[in-house]
Amino acid sequence: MFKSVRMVLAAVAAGLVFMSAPVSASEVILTVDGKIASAAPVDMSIADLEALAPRTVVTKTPWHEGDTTFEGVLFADLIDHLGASGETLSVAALNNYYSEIPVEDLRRFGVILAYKQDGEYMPVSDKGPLFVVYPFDENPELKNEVYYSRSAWQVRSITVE
Ligand SMILES: Nc1nc2c(c(=O)[nH]1)N[C@H]1C(S)=C(S)[C@@H](COP(=O)(O)O)O[C@H]1N2
Ligand SMILES: [Mo]
Repeated sequence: MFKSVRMVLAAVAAGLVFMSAPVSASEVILTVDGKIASAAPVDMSIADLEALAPRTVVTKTPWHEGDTTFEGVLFADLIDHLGASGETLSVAALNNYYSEIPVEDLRRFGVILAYKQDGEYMPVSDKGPLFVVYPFDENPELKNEVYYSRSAWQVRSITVE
């Protein structure tokens, strides 16, 4: 079946990559509803998010050691893409955590909805699949409990209000 050791190793590597993948690219991980262009809730996958321009934020956070590189979509681009017209995002996480984010924050601070941390998709066990990341190191005023509490991880759904 396998013609060489190299082929066996490639097959094993492919299997490991598959097993460690937190979500498949097409799995629905985010649902957005409320004041958006669509009357029905919009279900999104990692692939849908990656179709938007990527944005990287490198920052320290209260929850990570040293500088961490987060990659995701600019949150303002995402809500523009969905034709959002509200003033507040009500963000709900898989662990039933819930936070309210003023839409004004998104553009003002360049908040991202991150799907990767240090180049890897984030497993649910490590704040994935989606994490609201404020660029804390760009703005010292962000380093307080107000913005920490808006930094929801394990994000599952967003209602635009
Ligand atoms: N999904 C999720 N995100 C969350 C939280 C949570 O419990 N679940 N707590 C929030 C609050 S209120 C703050 S201050 C920080 C708390 O992080 P800590 O519990 O690691 O201190 O993360 C925020 N994001
Ligand atoms: Mo908090």
